[in-house]
Amino acid sequence: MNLSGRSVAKEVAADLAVLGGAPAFAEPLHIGRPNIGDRERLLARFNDLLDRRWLTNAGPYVQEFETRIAERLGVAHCVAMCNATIALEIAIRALDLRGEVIVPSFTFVATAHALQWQEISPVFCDIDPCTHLLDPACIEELITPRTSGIIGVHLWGRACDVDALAEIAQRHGLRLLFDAAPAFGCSYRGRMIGGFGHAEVLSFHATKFLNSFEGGAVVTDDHALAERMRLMKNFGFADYDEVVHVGTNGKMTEVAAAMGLTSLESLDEFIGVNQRNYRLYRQHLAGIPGVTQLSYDEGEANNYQYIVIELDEAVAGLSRDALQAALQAENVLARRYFYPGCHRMEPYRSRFPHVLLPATDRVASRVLTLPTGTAVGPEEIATVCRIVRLAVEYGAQVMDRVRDRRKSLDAV
Ligand code: T4K
Repeated sequence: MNLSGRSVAKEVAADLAVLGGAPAFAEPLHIGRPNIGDRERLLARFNDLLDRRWLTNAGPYVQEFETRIAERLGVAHCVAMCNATIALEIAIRALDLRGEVIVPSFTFVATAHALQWQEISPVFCDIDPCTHLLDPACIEELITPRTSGIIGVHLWGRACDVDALAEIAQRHGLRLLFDAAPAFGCSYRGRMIGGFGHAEVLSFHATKFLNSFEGGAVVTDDHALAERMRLMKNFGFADYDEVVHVGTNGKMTEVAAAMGLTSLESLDEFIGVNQRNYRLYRQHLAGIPGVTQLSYDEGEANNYQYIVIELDEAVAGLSRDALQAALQAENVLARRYFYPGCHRMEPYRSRFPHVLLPATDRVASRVLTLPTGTAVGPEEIATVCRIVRLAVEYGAQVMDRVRDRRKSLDAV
C-alpha cells in the first residue's frame, strides 16, 4: 500500500498509464512536499508569539533562529530574511556588485533575476556537465573591465569548486558570493557550506528540506557586511527616526522563524529520510539503461534534498520529456529543474541571443528530479522506479504515444 492509499501493479507495458493503464497514484506525488516537523512544538511557538504580540521586526524567534543557524554552520553572522531572492538582492547590493556578474545559467532563475532586478548584467557561464556546477575553466574568458563578481551556485546541495572560484576571484579582484539556497546542511572539504566566499545565501522556502514557509538568510564572517545587510533589510533604520542607508523590507516574520526553529529540531530526521530515499532510489534505478542518478559525496555532509536523474536518450531509447510525460500520467509530478536554463528565459534570451552554453543545454535536456522528502515512503519509491524501468523498457511505444498525444493537442 502506498501513502496515497492504494497500490497499482506495474508489470507489463499495458500497465503504464501513458499506454492506457490505471495511474499508479490516486493523488499527485509531488517532488517536494514540505517537511513539517513536530506539530505540537510548532503550535506552542505560534501560541507564544501570539501571546507576546511580537510578530515581526527582529523578534525573539528570529534572533534565536539566526543564532542557531550561525552556530550550526560555524559562521559569525546569520542575517535572516523573508526569502532567498531578497537575501540575494541584498547581499549583491551590500557587496557593491555592479556592471557584470558571472553566474551559471543552470540554476533557479532567482539567481539571475536578483542581479537583473538591480540593472546588473548576469553573464552566463557554462557548467561542468559531470557536476552541473559552474565550470571554473570557463570563467576567465568572461571577465571584462565591467565584471565585479562571481556568484557560484551550490546546485542540488553539491558544493561548487570553491577553491578554484576563490582563486580566480582573488586574482581578478572580484567579489565572490554563493547562492547556497539548496545547500543548507552540506559541506565542502569537511567545512559546512555557509562560510565560503564573502557571503552565502540560504533558502528556507517550503520546498527546501528545512523550511520556514518562506524564508532565507545571508551568512557571512564579515562583520561590516552583516551590519550593512541588517540595515538594508530594515529600510536602512539604525534607530527610531534614524535612516542611514537605502533599504528595503527583507525581514523574516516571527511565524516563519517559529517554523524554522521547529524544522531545525527535526533536521537530522529529515536528512535521515532523504538519505534513505536516496539509497532506495539508487537500488531501484540500478541497471536501467540510459538512466544515471546523480550521486552525493558520502565523505561530505549532504542534505540529500534532490533526487536527480539524467536520461541519455540514445541509450534509453526514450527522451527525458517522454519519461516525464509517462510519470505525469501516473500522477508522479517529476520536474525538469532547471530547464531550459536562464539564458533561454526572458529577459535574458532576448538580451543575450548569442550566448553559447553547450554543457548547460545538454544537461538541461537530460535532467529530471523525482519525488522525495518525508511525504514519500519506500513503497512509493519502488513504484516510481518501476515506472521508470518499464517506460525505458517500452521506450519506443511510450515515445509514439507521447508524440501522438502532442499532435492531437496541437490539432485542438
Ligand atoms: N536560488 C536557487 C538555486 C534556488 O533553488 C531558489 C529557490 C532560490 C535561489 C530562491 O529561493 P526563494 O526566494 O524561493 O527562497 C520551487 C521553489 O519555489 C523555489 O524556492 C526553489 N528554489 C525552486 C527550486 O523550487 P517551483 O516553481 O518549482 O515551486 P512549485 O510551486 O512548483 O512547488 C514545487 C513542488 O512542491 C510542487 O510539486 C508542489 C509542491 N509544494 C509546493 C509548495 C509551495 C507543496 O507540496 N507544498 C507547498 O507548500 O519553485
